[in-house]
Amino acid sequence: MSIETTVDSSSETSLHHRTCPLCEASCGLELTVRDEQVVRIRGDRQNVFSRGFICPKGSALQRLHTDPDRLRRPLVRHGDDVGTATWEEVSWDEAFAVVANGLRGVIDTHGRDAVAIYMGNPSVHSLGPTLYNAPLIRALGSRNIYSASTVDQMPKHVSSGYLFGNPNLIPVPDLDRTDHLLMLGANPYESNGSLCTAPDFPGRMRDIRARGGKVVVVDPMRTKTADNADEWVPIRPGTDAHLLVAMVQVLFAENLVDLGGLAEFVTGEDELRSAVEAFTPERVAPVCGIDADEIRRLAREVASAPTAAVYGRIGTHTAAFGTIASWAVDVLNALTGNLDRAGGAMFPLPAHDPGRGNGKGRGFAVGRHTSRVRGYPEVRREFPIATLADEILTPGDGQVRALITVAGNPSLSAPGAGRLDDAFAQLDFMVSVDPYRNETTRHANVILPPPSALERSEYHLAFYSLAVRNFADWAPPLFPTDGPQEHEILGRLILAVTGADAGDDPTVIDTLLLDGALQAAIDRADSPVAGRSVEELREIVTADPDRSTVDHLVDVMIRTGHAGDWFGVMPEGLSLDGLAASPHGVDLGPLTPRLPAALRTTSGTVELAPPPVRADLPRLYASLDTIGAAAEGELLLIGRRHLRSNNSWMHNVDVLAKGKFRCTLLIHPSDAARLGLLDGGAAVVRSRVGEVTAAVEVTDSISPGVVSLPHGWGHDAPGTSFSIAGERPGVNTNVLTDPEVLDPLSGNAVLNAIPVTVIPG
Ligand SMILES: Nc1nc2c(c(=O)[nH]1)N[C@H]1C(S)=C(S)[C@@H](COP(=O)(O)OP(=O)(O)OC[C@H]3O[C@@H](n4cnc5c(=O)[nH]c(N)nc54)[C@H](O)[C@@H]3O)O[C@H]1N2
Ligand SMILES: Nc1nc2c(c(=O)[nH]1)N[C@H]1C(S)=C(S)[C@@H](COP(=O)(O)OP(=O)(O)OC[C@H]3O[C@@H](n4cnc5c(=O)[nH]c(N)nc54)[C@H](O)[C@@H]3O)O[C@H]1N2
Ligand code: SF4
Ligand SMILES: [Mo]
Repeated sequence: MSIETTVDSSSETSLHHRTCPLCEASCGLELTVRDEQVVRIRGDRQNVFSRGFICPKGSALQRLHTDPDRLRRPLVRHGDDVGTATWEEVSWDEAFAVVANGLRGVIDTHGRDAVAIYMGNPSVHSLGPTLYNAPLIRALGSRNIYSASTVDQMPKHVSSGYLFGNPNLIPVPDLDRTDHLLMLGANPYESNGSLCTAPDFPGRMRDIRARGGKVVVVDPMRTKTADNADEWVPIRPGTDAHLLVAMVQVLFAENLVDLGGLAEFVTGEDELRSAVEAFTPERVAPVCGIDADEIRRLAREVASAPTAAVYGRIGTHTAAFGTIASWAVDVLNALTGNLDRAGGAMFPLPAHDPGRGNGKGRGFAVGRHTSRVRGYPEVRREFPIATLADEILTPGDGQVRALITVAGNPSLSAPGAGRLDDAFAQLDFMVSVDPYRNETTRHANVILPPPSALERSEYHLAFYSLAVRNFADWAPPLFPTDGPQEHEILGRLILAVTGADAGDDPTVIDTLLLDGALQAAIDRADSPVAGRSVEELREIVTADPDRSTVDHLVDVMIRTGHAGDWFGVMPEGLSLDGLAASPHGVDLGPLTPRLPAALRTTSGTVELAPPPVRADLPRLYASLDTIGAAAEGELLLIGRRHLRSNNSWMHNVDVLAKGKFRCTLLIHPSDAARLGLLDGGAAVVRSRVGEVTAAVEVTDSISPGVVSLPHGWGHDAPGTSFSIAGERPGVNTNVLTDPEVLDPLSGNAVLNAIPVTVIPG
């Protein structure tokens, strides 16, 4: 344990170190504890990755822990109307009995597809759901799998799947070594970075400029990130794919393609050249709102910089051409020789990754089955969250009648949220694993609260695979919890959906998972522990009685990872004990080239021109005419984030919520004047699917013709229990986003470039 204890005159004070789980940046925190209270949280200056960086959310971790509105015990709802229902605190056993009964009832009568599951963003920020959601999905055996991935990064998984054969092999910009960063649709000064784990992203951006490099930001809004870049390139929302494909065209047209060391294992260059031929800068310029010469210059600069990284995020992904844009980002990196080289876009190799493979695999495909109502193909076994309301509201065989949510708030986060929220009210049964009774979970029959982030162990599993340095850090729970750990809650849900008795011992699930992981390690080709027994290895990883199964599973991954100790066979290697003895994290060095070994395409190459992406290019081309012809005076709605909030769920923390009201409609002075809107006044914003009345904020930081509302607001729904968030609820922008418009290749929602009309309210 990473505890240093000092005794002062009054009471005992101890220092603890752990990774902040709240966003992808994964900062190291230093917590001072006195009398079992956290009295201070600051950035851990000795942390080898974050070097003391922290944002206001990290220091508010304690406020989340002590928030009186945070649930500590399960709740059961009495009454059908969410506005008048009463909630009863019950024991865990009682709660699980209700859950088993409710889920079994639906499964027995209507079959497994009648139960849907939705997994939200924090499920990848906590070990319990990160490790137990997959077995829960397997046990449930339903096709109705949904997650926040389809309002977020699914286009990146799909483009990586096609390009590299592995949807989880995602290149990140090598921020610490690049000479040129071209960033689209990302605002790390507020978000702290995404699909790019980089504590102090702003500082790393400053360093690029300090060492003579250049940062260019493409965004319809002059964000804080754009303000701190060398250049801001305003773009019409929804047209990143057009811009990026035209840049690819320029590289070919001007003979700037230079694959460098990649040349030996890249295919599809000729097909790519002809597929993008028609996307000339002149053709896309009027649609993107960027001059043709400027587009050429952007492409030439990426090609001529000593090293360069192109990086796109939410604004680029949550768009109608999200997969094409995501693909084009990495095509640009590849064609300029920047993929998989220092200073370019590289593939991390976290401690828990075996880093094996011979560069070939089964490739990537979608559409093994399709959604019942709209026929959307499954992508990574998921359907688009945009279609969950259809599946609940459309009668027939396979209709969704029950729902499990884990760490999600789709009533605020999913497109067409108004209809989806109505649909939740019609379910026969719903159970939510969540620490709050919020806009979504108020519809649940049972809410099962997980422990707080200070009551669980921490290894930021999902995000070390996206980090700009190879890094590892683990910490045990800081405080004990009264209730079960989240993986134990999910274990009980697994028992419930498999039909086991509510009283059955959920540790059987733990044993199954751990033994399965150990057996896989023994069976691996060239395994250093071939021939050893599961029992023997299990004894090694379970030796510390204070560790739980999620720790054991992480331990197995690390021990059998590329730098692991193989249960002692390689005594210098890594294990959880080693991480526990390194409270400031373990630095495994800068990113190193991983191609071609990491590829999993059938050809064993980077497949630059995958047929599904090529087949979508005519749709992109056709949109040049439709976008160009868009109604005069039409406004396009985009989203934004703020440093002091986190999607929908941190508006109840007083220290974060205070200050200037942030759920405002940003509008350019010229549009405001034309429409008769006043700063501080109200505006009615209307889209094809919904309407909200929002507070107006006039600013020239947003492009004319564009308006912006943040998501995650609208905390005035009846039946929630937010005492602070409810004071200034804001409005739910996803009432306006259209669930019928998707990126067809990934099923991802379109959350930006929403056509709206705005009138004074
Ligand atoms: N218009 C628009 N909509 C968007 C976006 C946008 O840019 N614009 N962004 C999208 C993106 S990128 C995302 S990721 C989604 C997020 O969408 P969701 O994941 O659906 O929503 P969150 O607001 O992150 O809600 C997280 C929930 O998890 C709970 N929670 C917090 N910690 C834990 C925990 O440890 N365990 C459990 N079980 N629950 C926990 C919280 O109480 C909350 O209910 O929103 C999307 N929606
Ligand atoms: N403080 C805070 N941090 C967060 C979160 C949070 O809610 N609050 N959420 C976390 C999550 S779940 C995620 S996924 C990440 C997201 O991290 P980022 O991707 O950095 O997300 P945003 O800050 O929303 O930045 C998106 C930018 O895209 C711009 N944009 C909108 N439409 C377009 C377009 O069509 N083209 C281009 N080029 N730009 C466009 C917007 O103006 C905005 O500046 O942040 C994570 N970190
Ligand atoms: S930047 Fe993210 S990880 Fe770092 S302290 Fe803030 S919320 Fe936590
Ligand atoms: Mo996200």
